[in-house]
Amino acid sequence: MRVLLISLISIFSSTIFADNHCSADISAADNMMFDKKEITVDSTCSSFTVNFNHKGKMPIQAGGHNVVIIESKNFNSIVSKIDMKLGADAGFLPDMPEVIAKTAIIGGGSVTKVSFDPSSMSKDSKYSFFCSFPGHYAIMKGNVKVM
Ligand SMILES: [Cu+2]
Repeated sequence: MRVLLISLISIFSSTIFADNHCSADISAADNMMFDKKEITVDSTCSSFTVNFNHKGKMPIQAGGHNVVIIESKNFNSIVSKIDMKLGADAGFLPDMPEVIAKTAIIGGGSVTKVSFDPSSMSKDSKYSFFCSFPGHYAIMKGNVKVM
């Protein structure tokens, strides 16, 4: 009975471990700072999820935030497409293949997430995450490490 219980516990914890490997939690607040400078994406996951929490109080139109994942070399061309007219749900960005993943822009007190297939990401390339609210990308950004 005791052995069975231990094996059940180890199966349960390995499931949790696998889930942790295929997701990352990021938060930001009204100070326009992400709580992390780097996240790690396991490219062997069939699906990777970014959970984003806006812990501030600012409404979407004044101080919304999101998380966009891109290859770093495309940063300038992607941020040049940011346009308020495209709407918060689209992250103020048009649909373009260079965007690997993006969440909606959310206001303070909200959470959102995005899941994507990380299999095309390579350990040999550099990736970044940033917030695509107009103007925020200058400081709201970090590295995405691929393993
Ligand atoms: Cu932001």
